[in-house]
Amino acid sequence: MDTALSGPNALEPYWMPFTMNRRFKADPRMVARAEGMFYYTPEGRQVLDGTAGLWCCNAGHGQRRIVEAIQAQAAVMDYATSFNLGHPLAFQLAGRLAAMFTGDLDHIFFTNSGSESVDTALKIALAYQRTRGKGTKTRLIGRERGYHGVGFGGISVGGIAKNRMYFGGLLTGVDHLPHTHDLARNAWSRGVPAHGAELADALEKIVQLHDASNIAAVIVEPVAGSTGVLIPPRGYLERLRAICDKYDILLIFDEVITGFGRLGTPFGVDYFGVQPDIVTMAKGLTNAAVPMGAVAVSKRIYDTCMEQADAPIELFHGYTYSGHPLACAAGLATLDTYAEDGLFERAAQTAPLWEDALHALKGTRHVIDIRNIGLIGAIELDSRPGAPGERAYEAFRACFDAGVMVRVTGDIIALSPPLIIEPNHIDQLMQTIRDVLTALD
Ligand code: PXG
Repeated sequence: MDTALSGPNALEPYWMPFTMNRRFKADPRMVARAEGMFYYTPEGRQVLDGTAGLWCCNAGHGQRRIVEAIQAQAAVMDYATSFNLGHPLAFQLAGRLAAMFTGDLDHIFFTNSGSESVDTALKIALAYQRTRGKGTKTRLIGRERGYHGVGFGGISVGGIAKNRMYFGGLLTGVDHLPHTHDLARNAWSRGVPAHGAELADALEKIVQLHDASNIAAVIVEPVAGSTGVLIPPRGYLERLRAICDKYDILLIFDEVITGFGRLGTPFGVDYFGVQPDIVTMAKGLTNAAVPMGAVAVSKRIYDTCMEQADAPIELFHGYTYSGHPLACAAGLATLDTYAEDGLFERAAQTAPLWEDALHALKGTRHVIDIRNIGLIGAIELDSRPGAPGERAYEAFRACFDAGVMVRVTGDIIALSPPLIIEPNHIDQLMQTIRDVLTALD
């Protein structure tokens, strides 16, 4: 591979995101094609996708309906602004999405990524509080080990030190709930862990400190994905909802990962039966074929902004590419694919087999915990003394070389396969991980 600064295959000009650039460019890994459950390297080697890209290609790669919808739309209308102008696909997609939600989450704002969805949701929360005459309600509450993308809003409410420490003062007026990861009490849990609902009561303490009249919203991932699959303890989300209700605080679910069948239900909202006021989405919305995010808001929020806004434009917010025609075409075709192929139901049917296969890795070298929910799994490894993350990174490298793509975060292997995964793929994935860990120091 050409690592010089120039030439068509030079690696240097590209500053890669969330990557050890120097390490990668010294020893690159490439993929050039994807179909179904597999990536293919430029040399044609098959790599099983254990991560649905990055938690996003839920229907598998290269789905014909989605490919053809994008191709057709590109030829019909490449782009139209959504500012004071409409095109039919954006309204159709908003309607289809709204219809997927239970309760009154029935208005949709379009963005281009999860990060933008999060910043949009936080801004809607603030605008709503102000519009209804509660302008002092400005504080935003996130959670330790939360990941809400990389915008300044998202890293402020997020709870990952490295995503925050290099970037100055961040948003003011932010507090964090404690995370819910508790290996001492919950290790080896299958599905929702038993212990820790009381951790939601930390919200009561924050209310006591600042007073509810100053708090706008709480944002959490129903299942924290990025920091290693932290599954909410039984009763935790219900308790958070109850405390938010008690103090008139909005509850935002960041469903960028949990949306679109990952848990075997349309959304985490459905899996947990807890109704938030705002939901953020991205990733599986278009099967990642075209970047797109969205925010669902309750009728109460939307109606308040429409009826009481003190300016002709009710929300001063939007993106050049909000409701991009190609993304809308991809989104509609993706929702068709999920429905016609029954992929959410299929995920729910595969989940017990997935759980058993994952937990059968108990006893494998270095493994200190295994946890699962829907088609998500995590294998937590004992960290190498003085070198946190190194063991998992080496496992990731070795798995790739052995034909399997996994995702690692810290010393946790996180798995989130396309919902079309079949038993033989699950076997290949688990066997490869077992072999790799057994051979690893
Ligand atoms: N919220 C959540 C819950 C996410 O998981 C984002 C927001 C941001 O989405 P965008 O589209 O702006 O990247 C995410 C993204 C990982 C990993 O290793 C996960 C994400 C991003 C990068 C790495 O698990 N999720």
